[in-house]
Amino acid sequence: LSVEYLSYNGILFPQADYSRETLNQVENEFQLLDDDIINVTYPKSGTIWMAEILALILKKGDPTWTQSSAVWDRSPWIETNNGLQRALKYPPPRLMNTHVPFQFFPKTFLQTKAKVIYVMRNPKDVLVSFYCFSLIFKTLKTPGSLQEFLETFLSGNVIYGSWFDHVKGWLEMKGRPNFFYITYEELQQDLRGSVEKICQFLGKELSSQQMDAVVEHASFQKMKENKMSNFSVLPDDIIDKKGKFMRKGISGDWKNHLTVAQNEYFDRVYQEKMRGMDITFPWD
Ligand code: PPS
Repeated sequence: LSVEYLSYNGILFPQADYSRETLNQVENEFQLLDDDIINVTYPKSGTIWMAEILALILKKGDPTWTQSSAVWDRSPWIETNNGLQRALKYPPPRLMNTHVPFQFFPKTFLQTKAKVIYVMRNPKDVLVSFYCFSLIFKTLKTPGSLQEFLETFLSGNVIYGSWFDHVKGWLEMKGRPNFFYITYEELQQDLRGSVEKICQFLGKELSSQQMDAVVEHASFQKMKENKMSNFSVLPDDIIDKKGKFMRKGISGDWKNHLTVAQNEYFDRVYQEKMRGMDITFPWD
């Protein structure tokens, strides 16, 4: 059966569990609160990883919550129908996720102290992860060949729109005291140091042992075994169990997938689209 997407103000979204009404409500009516924490990412950039880290920080390293509550229950995606309903009933302080580009984020953000953590990842690795995920996740269009998906990805004709626009839109929040950004690569290079920085941003004080526990339970291996985070509880009509959500969890896997020509093409588009950005990324 071929999958169709929903188009909302020029951006594509999956059909299942999404609607114009919910997207509109999130953008224009959803009231953020001062003690909210929202994990914002472009898809395949480390969303579940950050969601796990944040939940573990809130519980001071105790994994009981992350091991007993599915990631979409403990940190709902506010732009989905079910996620929004869950967020509306969530007793504060709330932990939430979203992939929406900045223009669809709750307008109330600008009047609150709600904290946003924005995670970015090398877009070449995002591309590969997105491609592999599209092969197994049944609410997404089948991606065709990697060459075809490369074109689709670079043109922004994928769910949640262009990676470039997402990053540029969100980084305009840079400098606000309630906005923190980090990359997947930094989490990889120094998870402990990253957790410390995140704690500082959130105003949470953890002991050294509690910090160790966060780092331990947020490791790729531990998360791969956690059925509340590894998508294994999803039914077969949503995810093909032949593939894995927790696929490789490394930086630079794009080198195993992109040809020299595809890489050069990517670089050309990247340079053109990111021209004028006054920020250096770990992959630059
Ligand atoms: S989604 O579907 O958009 O919510 O996916 P998202 O969680 O953003 O990204 C999935 C990729 O993150 C990797 N991942 C991790 N890497 C390292 N360490 C940990 N703990 C971790 N948890 C998730 C996951 O494996 C996906 O990347 P790839 O490259 O496909 O392995």
